[in-house]
Amino acid sequence: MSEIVIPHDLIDALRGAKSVVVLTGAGVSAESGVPTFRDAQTGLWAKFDPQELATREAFERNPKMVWEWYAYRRELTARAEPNAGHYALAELEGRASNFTLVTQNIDGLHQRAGSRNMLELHGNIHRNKCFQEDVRISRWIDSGEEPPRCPRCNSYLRPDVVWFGEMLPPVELDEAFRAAVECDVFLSIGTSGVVEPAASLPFIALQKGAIVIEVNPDATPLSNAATFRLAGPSGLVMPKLVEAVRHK
Ligand code: BV8
Repeated sequence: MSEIVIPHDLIDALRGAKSVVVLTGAGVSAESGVPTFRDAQTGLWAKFDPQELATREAFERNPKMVWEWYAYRRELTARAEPNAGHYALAELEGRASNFTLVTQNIDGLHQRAGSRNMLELHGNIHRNKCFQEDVRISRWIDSGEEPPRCPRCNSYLRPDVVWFGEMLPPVELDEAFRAAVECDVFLSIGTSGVVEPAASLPFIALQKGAIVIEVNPDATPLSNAATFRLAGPSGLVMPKLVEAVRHK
């Protein structure tokens, strides 16, 4: 990996920013050992396309299999630890006058690293809700049946995540769009930028004249439009970036 150089004008922009927005994707959790969404599925799930499994149709067709896929991922993310990239973002939040973290991730690692002002656009794998009533359920009788049943209406429980074809939580989505419109620096970190509507956020910021910084070892649809592109893993780049902001 070639040495990551953080341009001075990038650091000046961050230090002088009145409002910073960060969009994160599965790449930020990769160094915590959480497979990215588009990494080849492993083991039991190797033959499934996650985009096919993360849908209402898949759950209605085979609730037990989808529930077990999420139970496997829930266990994997519960065992994972936040990495240096998560912690750097929590520190950056403390240094910026106005900071919003918008995450597509459902693993809860940002919260465990200390991020506070954040919007979970795709929900959280550690929460469940009633499939029928769409209300969060945190306690239920474990009869051994999978998926478990809602204690209120006996329908199946499902993970409190946004599946493909489902609307994003309107309050969080509205706040994310507003933050992207109003920010002067927008960082897009660890996302392939293909899932809408999250993928539009950095382009909205660009249109409004914000400085857009992409952190990703690979190219994405944003790479050519971004003001700055730091081609490296977030666990390496983000601590360097925060270090430079700290000591400029
Ligand atoms: C919606 C929760 C309105 C579940 C997720 C046709 C019909 C229906 C819908 C659509 C359609 N066409 C388009 C759509 C919209 C659809 C969509 O965008 N589809 C795409 C794929 C074409 N979106 C939706 O359905 C959304 N809802 O639009 O509602 C609507 C309703 C009906 C009809 C039309 C519109 C809902 C989207 C939310 C889906 N739920 N997650 C679960 O996780 O099980 S999305 C899922 O993908 C994860 O949240 C993941 O975060 C997200 C995005 O992926 P990334 O985070 O970017 O992860 P990925 O693996 O792709 O990339 C990782 C990146 O990290 C890579 O670039 C890699 O290079 C980089 N990386 C790797 N290592 C590192 C790194 N970077 C930094 N450091 C490293 N170390």
